[in-house]
Amino acid sequence: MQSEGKILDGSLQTKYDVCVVGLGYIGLPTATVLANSGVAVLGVDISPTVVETINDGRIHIVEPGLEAAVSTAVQNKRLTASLAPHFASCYVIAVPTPLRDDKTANLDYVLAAARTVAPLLEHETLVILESTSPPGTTRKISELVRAERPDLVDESGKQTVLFAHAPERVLPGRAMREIIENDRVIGGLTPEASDRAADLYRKFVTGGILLTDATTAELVKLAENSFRDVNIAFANELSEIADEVSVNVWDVVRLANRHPRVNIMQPGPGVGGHCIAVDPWFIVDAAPAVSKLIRTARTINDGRPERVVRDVLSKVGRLPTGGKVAILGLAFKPNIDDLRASPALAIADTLLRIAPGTEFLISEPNIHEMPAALERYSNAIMVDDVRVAIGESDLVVLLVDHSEYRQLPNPKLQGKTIVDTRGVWSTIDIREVI
Ligand code: SAJ
Repeated sequence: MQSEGKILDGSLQTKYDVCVVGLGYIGLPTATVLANSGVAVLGVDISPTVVETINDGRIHIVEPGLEAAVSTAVQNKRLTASLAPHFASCYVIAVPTPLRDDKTANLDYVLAAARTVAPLLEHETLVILESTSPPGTTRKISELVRAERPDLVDESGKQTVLFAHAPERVLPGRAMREIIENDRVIGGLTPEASDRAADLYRKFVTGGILLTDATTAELVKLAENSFRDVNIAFANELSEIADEVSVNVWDVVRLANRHPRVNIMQPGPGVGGHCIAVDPWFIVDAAPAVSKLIRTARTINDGRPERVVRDVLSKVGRLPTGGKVAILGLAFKPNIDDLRASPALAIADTLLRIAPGTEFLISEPNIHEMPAALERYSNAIMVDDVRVAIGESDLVVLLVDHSEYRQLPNPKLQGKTIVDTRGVWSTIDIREVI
């Protein structure tokens, strides 16, 4: 397993090439592709179940292709999971940076990870931050390490540990391909740190590797997700404008997108997940006076679930007595089982609470048991077969455009009332003359 034996504290210790701290949606794929490129990797997580599962060659999250890759890496003894970090030439920090209630970044996990590895650092050890973080976080980590390890400096007092930010950019559901093929932006606190980090990513990245400084890399990552958020907000605002002037927004988007330089995104019930709905706030926090558009976009997207709830409730009010409602989809986006910050889940939660006298039939093709967030309601059941859920309901609320739903005929044809937040059943009212 070890890349080299090393005498430390008088005993022969293992030293890994890379120690990845945090084995979630980003850390585990990163640890695995590194291991499968021939690097000796120790993966660290605070959860004993996660550690045990991985050492068994299995995974605790849903990501196509990941389990097979983990199993290979573990079998080849290139990847080991552990509750504690160990000596390594490089540390990759891939822990969450959640949003606090006051819309600022919670850096507790990142700083705790840095603190845990600090005692293991040596001269020339490379510390890479992958977690999406506010500008200045990589420098903050270096300052923490300088305080914890004042010994790691050269004769001129310059810190000898190297620090770089290499923000993750993979799309959940396509992580195993994108982690290899996407271009990587790497920002070192020094050019030497950038170069060392580039050498590591070159082992598995086939896309471009673009070197810059740490703060630029931090802002680049936030800019990418804010760009997407602002563009989705534009589509969502357009959908509200279309409602006001009584036209079909899906036709408007389709037609406008036939312009060679227009590419409007898809309106929907809100922006979910742990990235796009969070990261723009890090920009707003860093430069509040000038982040007007980014802040407004967040507000527009955050207001979407409430609008959908209002629309559904107005239709529930018109249902026959004992009328049932089908809810299609709970995940935060199509074809995944991830419920984190899902607008669909939030909408379902509010509807179940506000309409206790209405019976809800919930379909979610990727989840078969009632999610914990909805367990307390007695007016809802999970229904595995979406056709049954639709057949037994009077009102059908589509919240996620899972591929399964795209195969279904429009329930309107069976006389159902619909709320289609994703345009899956939007009839195309466009004539193209050939
Ligand atoms: N959404 C819309 N309309 C659209 C596209 C998306 O309403 O046209 C909604 C989705 O339904 C979902 C939310 O936006 O609720 C976010 O989904 P997503 O697919 O846009 O993005 P994520 O959060 O899965 O992944 C993003 C990606 N960032 C960009 O595409 C710029 C990914 O590359 C990042 O690595 C990831 O965030 C991250 O970890 O930061």
